[in-house]
Amino acid sequence: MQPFVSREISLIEHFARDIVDGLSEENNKKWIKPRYLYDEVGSSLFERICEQPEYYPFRTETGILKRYDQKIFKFMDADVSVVELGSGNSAKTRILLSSLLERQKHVFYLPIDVSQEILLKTTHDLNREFTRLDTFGIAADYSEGIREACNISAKNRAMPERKVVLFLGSTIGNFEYSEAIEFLISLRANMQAGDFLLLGFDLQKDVKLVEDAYNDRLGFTSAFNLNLLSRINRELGGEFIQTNFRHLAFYNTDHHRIEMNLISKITHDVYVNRLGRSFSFSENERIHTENSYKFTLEKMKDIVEGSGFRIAENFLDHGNLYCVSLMVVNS
Ligand code: AVJ
Repeated sequence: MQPFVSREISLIEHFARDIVDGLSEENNKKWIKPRYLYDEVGSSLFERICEQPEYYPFRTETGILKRYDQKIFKFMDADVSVVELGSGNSAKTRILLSSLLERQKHVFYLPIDVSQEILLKTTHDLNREFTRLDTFGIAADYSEGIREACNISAKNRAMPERKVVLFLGSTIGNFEYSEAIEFLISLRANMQAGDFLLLGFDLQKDVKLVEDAYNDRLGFTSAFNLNLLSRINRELGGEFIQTNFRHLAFYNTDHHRIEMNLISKITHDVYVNRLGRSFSFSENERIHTENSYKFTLEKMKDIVEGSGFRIAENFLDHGNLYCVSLMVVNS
């Protein structure tokens, strides 16, 4: 079995189209999809963010997984394959994989991520690190990736029929509520009765604590956000000057979400060579780059139950900062 597959055809065309769409808007309506934050540079900056003391989600989720890994797998009475959406460097997943390898002779792991570079490296590292683990990386967006994962498991008779899908890191917080439901419904369509979903999400809490997490003192979040402009320069021949923009992240209490923006410090035009056009920015105009929703347990219950899942158990840290929910597919 080839340990890697890429379904990310003509990503550059998508990127070009999305940049034109998003940056042609006027009056503070400019936007760029958060998935574009994660190129090779962005993904490694995100890893640095996770090491910052202000960024509680990463270490809190890691703590929850370390504490409850056994308890999570106790719910599963047959061997499972592991599919992960947005796996990044799979740092937290190693905890789960080690724990699963204590229960199963062999584990198949299918990480799906939009960042090819990180995925290639992770696939390679994991296959060397663990002997009874088969990692098969899928470079694709989630819907394409999950279909591919199903194909692979249908073709490989050694793979257990049951799967556990991991969607960790509060990535679900990037979606609007309606998109989250749509997403979970389409995920559900690729799952069978007896399959599990392990979903990590961030909880509503003291505003200062949340805002600090997106404004770390050393500026890694700012660099992560500003890298979007450098990515446009690298991939589309843009002429953005990073220092003409600044990072702004704040908590929107009405919508229970962090909003990340890039603010133009001055009124100026920026030419993008491969698009053959320029974009205008006025002083203090924003480009909206990410939403990160914070949930209550009740809100998430509504979302998942509206999508054909049932919560088996919620696992929280002592401070109630973060939740990892184990869900089962409703039959
Ligand atoms: C990976 C989307 C969960 O929203 O906390 C971290 C991304 N952005 N700092 C988050 C992020 C700024 C992160 N997610």
